[in-house]
Amino acid sequence: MTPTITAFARSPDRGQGLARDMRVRWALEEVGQPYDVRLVSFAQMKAPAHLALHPFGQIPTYEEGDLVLFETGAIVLHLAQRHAGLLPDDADARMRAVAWLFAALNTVEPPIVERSMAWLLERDEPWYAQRLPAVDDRVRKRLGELSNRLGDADWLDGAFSAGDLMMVSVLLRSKGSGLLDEYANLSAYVARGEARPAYRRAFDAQLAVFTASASADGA
Ligand code: GTB
Repeated sequence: MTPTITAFARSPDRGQGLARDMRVRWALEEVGQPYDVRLVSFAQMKAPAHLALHPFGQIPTYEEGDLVLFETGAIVLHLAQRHAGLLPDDADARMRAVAWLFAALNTVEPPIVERSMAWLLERDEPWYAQRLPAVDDRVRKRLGELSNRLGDADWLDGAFSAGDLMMVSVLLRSKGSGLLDEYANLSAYVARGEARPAYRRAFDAQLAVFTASASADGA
């Protein structure tokens, strides 16, 4: 059965792969699972039909027969458990990869999102410049710790896994701030993720949505 995911009809990031459908698309491409995409407007995301799929009125959602999922962590974990390629066979290694997936979402993503929300919502406030260094330092703390753990390895724990897919996806959001550049091994780690053919296919697919909507606007 071909699953269907939802994505922004007009992504605020202009198709630069920062909206969270990107990590689900990437996982689907890694495991070779074809998928359909239903594009939704902001108004549709808050309407009853979408709220029945996603209690918080967000994207992405994932529908596969009777199964409806929200939360990218759950969707990526589901795909990794259902298909080969994103989790090791060894039970302990498998759980370590799952731990990295949670670490990406629960430990590394929050300060990165706080930094990007501060820029998005508060940059015109008179106190923004005063607050920013503390926000940046919270990002640096996590990036520094992650950088120490990664060292000169290619991936976080052996072969590329769902944990790396999520960690790279999360780190990508800190690229624009310039903070990622302070950690050469993390920048190289993210670049390795972005160079994967599955990532490229997913990126091109979500960019095509933006390009199509932009040309429709111009028509
Ligand atoms: N924890 C949830 C998950 O991982 O699935 C978070 C889902 C989420 O935040 N979805 C966002 C959304 O639907 C889209 S991705 N927001 C609408 C709403 O909450 O009303 C977040 C996002 C949006 C835009 C950019 N950007 O422009 O750079 C980056 C990330």
